[in-house]
Amino acid sequence: MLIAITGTPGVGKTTIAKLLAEKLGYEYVNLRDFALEKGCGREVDGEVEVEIDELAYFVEKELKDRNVVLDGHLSHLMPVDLVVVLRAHPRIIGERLRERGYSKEKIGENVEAELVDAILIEAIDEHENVIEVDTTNKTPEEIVEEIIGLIKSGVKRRVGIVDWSEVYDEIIPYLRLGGE
Ligand code: DAT
Repeated sequence: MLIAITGTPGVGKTTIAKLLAEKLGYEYVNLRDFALEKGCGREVDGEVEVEIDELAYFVEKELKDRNVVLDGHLSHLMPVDLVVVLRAHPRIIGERLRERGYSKEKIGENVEAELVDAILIEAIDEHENVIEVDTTNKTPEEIVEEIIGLIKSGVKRRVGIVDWSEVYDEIIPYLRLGGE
């Protein structure tokens, strides 16, 4: 089975994907590295620009029939069997990206993306098998146990479990509100 772990930058994809792969005995593949290896990603200003269709072709050809956990914020756009969308309180995204040294602009962009379910919406647009997991206040072990529990009990779709509009007031400092 090919499982995508996606979500807003900083949500915990790499941490969770590596642990999930270890617990399931699957291979771990980082989509960004895979794209560069296959020549369908180009480094532009420190970021990798990816040819989505070309990358999907290589994923289909090389990973589809293997047991792989695919880590990346574009992994839900690939031909996978199951998409796991990790979610976290947008304040956590803001704090983690600040620690990573992201610009205020980039932090705002990602906090807003988490707030409005941007990746979840893209994922359900592309796939039927989408599982959303709220990572807020959970350890990586707890999150991985939750994912494995859902897979083992045959759950293929679980979406609509968080609503960050309820915490909007707490994240205003991170947002790129107009008028500047
Ligand atoms: P991503 O790959 O989505 O950008 P990451 O796995 O690099 O995210 O995690 C970002 C940071 O957050 C990193 O320092 C590890 C930490 N982290 C991830 N999941 C966590 C969790 N459930 N609890 C506490 N810290 C976590």
